[in-house]
Amino acid sequence: MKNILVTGAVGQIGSELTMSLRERFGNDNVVAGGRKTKPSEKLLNSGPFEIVDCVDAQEIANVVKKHDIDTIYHLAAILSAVAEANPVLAWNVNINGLYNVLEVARDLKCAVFTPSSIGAFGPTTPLDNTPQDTIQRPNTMYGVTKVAGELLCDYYFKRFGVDTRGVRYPGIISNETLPGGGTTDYAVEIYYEAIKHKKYTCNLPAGTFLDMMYMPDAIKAGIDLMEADPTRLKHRNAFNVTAMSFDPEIIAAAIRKHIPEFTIDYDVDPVKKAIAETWPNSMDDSAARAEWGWEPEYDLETMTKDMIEVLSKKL
Ligand code: VAH
Repeated sequence: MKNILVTGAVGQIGSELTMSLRERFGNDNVVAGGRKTKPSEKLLNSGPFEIVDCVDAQEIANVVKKHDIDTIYHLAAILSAVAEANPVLAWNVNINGLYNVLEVARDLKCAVFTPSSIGAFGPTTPLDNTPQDTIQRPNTMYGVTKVAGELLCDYYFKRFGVDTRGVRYPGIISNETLPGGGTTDYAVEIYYEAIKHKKYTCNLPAGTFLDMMYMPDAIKAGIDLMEADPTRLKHRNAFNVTAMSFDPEIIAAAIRKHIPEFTIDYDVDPVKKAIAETWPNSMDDSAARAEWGWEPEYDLETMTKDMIEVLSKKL
């Protein structure tokens, strides 16, 4: 029987991942770990919740022992734009937090899922059809923590036998919890603004192509990887996974098929623009497809249809 801890369970991915894991493995078998942000009623009422600050190793160990955890989905992190504004905080949370999780996992025999990101690539990486194994010299603190995190997770697998696995997530689009301070956040905000105001001022310039994925596929990727046959895995930290690539003009055109009067204009954020320019336009995810059967279900059209249907009711 699996006993799972999700750190960052109140965040954009963690909040929906926790609910999916509870559906699959049982409510009482999935502990939601959060720090300060108030969890939703849905999260609180559907299973155990614990205050877990990943920079406090003892707090993690206490929760792992209390609930006899055997698998940790470690989602707690500072995202790219916030990390550029607070690089020291980002290093502390993204690296010291990860180190604490890995040490607890080594000591108490837990498997660990840690997401990396397209942010783990940099300006010298081939940006089109970015290979699984290629140059990784990001020039953002977020990217530095993601590359270091990948290497640390692989080290804990090879040196200590900790079952560490991860994916390089693209921008994730969801209709439950808003993202917190990422460069790709525009691709979520645009749907909310399209429905509320039929217009959106985008902070990334037209022509900025980035890999993206709908939340149901992001959750499927994490769980499928953790459930995959380990003997098939040639890679571990971390797999390129993607579902689509678009720029602001393309997603605006997809929205216009549902809201014809929707318009987009631009007020570019120079920090986010500089970050996005160093990230892939599109990744090659053939290794994930070959080693554990990765296959996204949603493309831009089907995601847009679902986002507008769900948000129209919600808003
Ligand atoms: C960010 N949404 O923008 C996150 C993600 C691929 C980007 O890591 O920082």
